[in-house]
Formats: sequence, C-alpha cells, structure tokens
Amino acid sequence: VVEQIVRKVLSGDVRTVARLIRDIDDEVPEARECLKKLYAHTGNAHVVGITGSPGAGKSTLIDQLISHLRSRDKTVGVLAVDPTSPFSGGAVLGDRIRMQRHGLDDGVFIRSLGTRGYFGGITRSTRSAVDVLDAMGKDYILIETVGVGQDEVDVAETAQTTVVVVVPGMGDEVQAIKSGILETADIFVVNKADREGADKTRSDLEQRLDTNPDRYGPGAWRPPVLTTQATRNLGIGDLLDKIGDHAAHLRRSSPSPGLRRRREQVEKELVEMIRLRLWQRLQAQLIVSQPFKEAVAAIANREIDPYTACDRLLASQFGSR
Ligand SMILES: Nc1nc2c(ncn2[C@@H]2O[C@H](COP(=O)(O)OP(=O)(O)OP(=O)(O)O)[C@@H](O)[C@H]2O)c(=O)[nH]1
Ligand SMILES: [Mg+2]
Repeated sequence: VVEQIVRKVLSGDVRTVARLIRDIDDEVPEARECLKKLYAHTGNAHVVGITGSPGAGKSTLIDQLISHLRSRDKTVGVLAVDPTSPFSGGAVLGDRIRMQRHGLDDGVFIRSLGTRGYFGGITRSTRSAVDVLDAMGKDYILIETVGVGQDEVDVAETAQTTVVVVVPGMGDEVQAIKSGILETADIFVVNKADREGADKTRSDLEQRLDTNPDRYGPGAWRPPVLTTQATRNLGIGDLLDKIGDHAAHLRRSSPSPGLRRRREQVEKELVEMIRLRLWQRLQAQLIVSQPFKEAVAAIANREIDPYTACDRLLASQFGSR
C-alpha cells in the first residue's frame, strides 16, 4: 500500500496527495512510511514562506503570486498554516475563498494545516507536507503563516526564502516587529501601499536594517524592502523577481549559503525529531511504570527530593553515568 501511495504521489495524483497530507496532519503512522520513501524525491521545489500580522494581505499576495507563477509556466503548491489554532478555523476558510479562482487549475494545489501532529507539531507537519508537494513535482511551494510567535518563525524557517509582510501603520509599527521575525526575513513587503504612510514604513524598515550592518557585509544578502498593492496586483512581478534573486543567491557557489541554511534546518529538525521520539518512549515506558508512581508518592510524602528521584529514574532508564 505504501508503495502504491508513493507511486501515485510521484505521478502527481491530487487525491492521493490530499489524503496523505491529511494523514500527516491526523498522525496516521503509515504516513511516516510514505514520507521515508518520498524523501529521496524532494529538493527540487523552491519553498517560500509568507508571514506577517493578521490581515496584512498574505493570502491576497499569494493569490496574485500564483497567477504570476502560472503565467511563467511554474506549478505551485500552497500551504496555509495556522499554528495559533488547533482547528482549521475561519481565517483559513477565508484563505481558501481568496484563492479559489485557482481551484480548478491542475498546476495549483492548495491545502491548509491546523493541527499539531505527533510527528513534531505544526513545524514538523508543515515540513512533511512541503516534502510531499515537492515530491509531487511542484516548482514553487508557498507557505502562509500568521506571524506572531516562535512557531511562526519556526515555520518560516522551513522555507528557503522568507517574505515578511507588513502594512503601513501608525508610528511604531516597524519597531514592534520582533527581532526574531526581522532576522528570518529575506524580503520585506510593505503591502497596502495605497494607504498612507507606506513610504515611511519602508524607510523605517531600511533604517532598522541599517542598525545591523555586520549582517549585510560583502556577499551577504540584505533583505530588499518592496511595496505592493496586492488587491490591485501591483508590485507582484517585482516580488517574484526578488524571490528569484534570493534563490540564485542561495545557490551561489562555495560556501553556498543555501547549503549552510539547509544544514542548520536539518540539524534542528533532527534534534527535534529525536527529542520527540525519546519523549514518546519515556511516556510509554517510564511515566506509566511502578517506580515512577512510587517516586511521585515518595516526593509528595517528602521521603525523597524530586532531584534525586529524577536522577534515579533516568539512571534506571539509561544507566547511570
Ligand atoms: N487597501 C488594500 N487592501 C488590501 C491589500 N491587500 C489585501 N487587502 C485587503 O486586506 C484584507 C485582508 O487580506 P488577506 O489577504 O486575507 O490578509 P491575510 O494576511 O491573509 O489575513 P489572515 O490570513 O487573516 O492573517 C482583505 O480585505 C484584502 O482585500 C492592498 O494592497 N490594499
Ligand atoms: Mg490569510
């Protein structure tokens, strides 16, 4: 069955891909077996993360990007990720509606992810879904996340190119952008440029980048700051060109920044996967064991301190050092 699913994914079968992504999100163990086999077929897509505050216009931008990419004969996968909600709620439904004109296009595949699967949370299921879309042959994969916390930064780091979308705002908007998010940005987009204050927001961003000159030395990539009007389809071609420039930058030879970034991502991913698997094993074995229950009782009775109990339990599991 696994072989059959893998074959269908590789041939681009939309229904199989949709089911597999749902199974990944739903924590179906068989999905992991499929992912093992699909990994060798990944690495051809360019993955772009689009993040930014709620309502910044991410979905509208993506909708326009899809059109531009399709007119350049590129196929596109889109993942709308909502880490703040355990359910795929209203925002994601809105996203689907905003992009639904592409729904009948074979070259476009749009899905939303909302749960925290046991493969390692939303970041892990996003990475897995990206791998599936990559293996099915999509040229570009766009990931939309609402940018507020560390989860979004993590999801953004799944991407090769991260686009941070901001809108013209009153005063301190740019200062309020968390430095973690600022530092993951490869491209800034000031969307809703039809609104007042777009130029100010843009120069504020440039200024914030100027405060970190070491980061953008010779040969380094300094994030360009673009302006767009997503609803009017303005500035989207520029954005796509910059995404292309960044992809080219990542490919540049020795030492390839793309490879370095990829290694960092893979390292994080592997550490996270090991952490999770270890924890699952401990939960299944140690946390339900008699010695654990006895330790809990003994600590509660103040017969033993929790530090010593913890040392002993771990020693019983892994051996003492
Ligand atoms: N004035 C103006 N409105 C825009 C522009 N781009 C998007 N909008 C509007 O902004 C609203 C939010 O757009 P979305 O694309 O749903 O924004 P989002 O960032 O995906 O929102 P969430 O997914 O809910 O975080 C919609 O009503 C859009 O029509 C723009 O360039 N100018
Ligand atoms: Mg959206």
